[in-house]
Amino acid sequence: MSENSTMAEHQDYRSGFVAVVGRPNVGKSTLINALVGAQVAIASSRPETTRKAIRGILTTEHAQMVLVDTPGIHRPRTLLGQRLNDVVDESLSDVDEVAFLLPADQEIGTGDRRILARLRSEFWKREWKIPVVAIVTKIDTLSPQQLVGKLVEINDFANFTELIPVSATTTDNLDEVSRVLIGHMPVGPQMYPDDQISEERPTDQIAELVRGAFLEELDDELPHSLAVVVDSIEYPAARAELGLADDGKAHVMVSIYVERDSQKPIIIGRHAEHLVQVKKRLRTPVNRILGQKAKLELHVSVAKGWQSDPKQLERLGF
Ligand SMILES: Nc1nc2c(ncn2[C@@H]2O[C@H](COP(=O)(O)OP(=O)(O)OP(=O)(O)O)[C@@H](O)[C@H]2O)c(=O)[nH]1
Ligand SMILES: [Mg+2]
Repeated sequence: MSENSTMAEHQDYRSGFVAVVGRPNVGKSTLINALVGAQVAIASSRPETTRKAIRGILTTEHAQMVLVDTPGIHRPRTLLGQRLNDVVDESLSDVDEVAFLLPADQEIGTGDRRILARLRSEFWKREWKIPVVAIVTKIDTLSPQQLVGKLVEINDFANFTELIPVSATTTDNLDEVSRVLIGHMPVGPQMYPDDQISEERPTDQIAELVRGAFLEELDDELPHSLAVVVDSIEYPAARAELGLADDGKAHVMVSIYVERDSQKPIIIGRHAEHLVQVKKRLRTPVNRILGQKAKLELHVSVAKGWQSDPKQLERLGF
C-alpha cells in the first residue's frame, strides 16, 4: 500500500480548495507562495499581476489544501480586465472556502465592498454557506497599536468566519494562517501526490516565469502590455531527428507579445540586455521544471492592442 493511500484513509484527513481573493496588489500571490514554500505564482509590486487561477498545493500530514490564486478584483478598463474578473467568478464557483485578503496598509474601500457584495451574493444565506476567512495582510507595515485598530475595523466590516493577521514577508503568523484555513476545510482524501506543489503544465509554468522575470526586469508600466506563450518544447532527441544541432538541451520556444511596435525595443533592451538577463535569471528554475538542461529561445512579436481584442485574447489563452 502506498503512503498516499494510507494518508487518504486517515479518518480526519482534510482536503479542499480555498479561493484567495482580494483587490489587486493586496498580497494574494505572495501569501500563496509563502504558504506553499515555493514560487508557484508570480508576485510583483504592480497591481494586476495575476492573470490566471493558478493553484498552489500545500500538503501536510493531516491535510491537503489547494490554494487558488485569483486576479485582483477591479473595475475593468479593457476586455482583458473583464476576462480577469471572469476568472475570479469561475474560481469561486467550486471552492470549499474563501480567503478574503485585506491589506493592513490601506483603508477599506469601494473595491473591498464590491468584493464583499460578490461573496455575499454567492455564499450568504442568513449565514455563510462556506467559511469566509478574512486575512489582514502586510501587518509588518503597522505598529502593534495601529494593527489593533485595523483588526477592529475589519472585524466590523463583515461577520467573517474568522479573522487572521499575517505578514508573508516576515512570515509573522504564517503558520496560524495555514492552521486556520485547514481547520475550516472539509474532511476528504488526499488529491495530489505529496510532492506536487502546482497544477500548472510545464509550458504554462515557464510562460508565467518568463512574464514574472520581465516584470522584475522592466521598471515602468509596460509589463501590463506583455503576454507570454510557450509555443513548443523541442527535446534533444526530436531536435536530432529534425537535423537540428543537438546541444543536449531542451529548447523552449517562447513568444512574448507586446501591444505596439514601439514597445518592442524596450522589451528587448540595449544590446538585448533584458533578454539576456531574463534567460540568466530563469536558467535554474526552467531546468528544474523540465528535469533537464534547457535553453530559452525568446521571440518578441507585436499583437496589436491584444488587451481589447477578443480574437487575440483567445489566441493568448484568455
Ligand atoms: N510589506 C509587505 N509587502 C507585501 C507582503 N505581501 C506582499 N507584499 C508586496 O505587495 C505587492 C503585491 O504582492 P502580490 O502578491 O503580487 O499581490 P497580489 O494580490 O497577488 O496582486 P495581483 O495579482 O495584482 O492582484 C508586492 O510588492 C509584494 O512584495 C507583506 O506581507 N508585507
Ligand atoms: Mg497575484
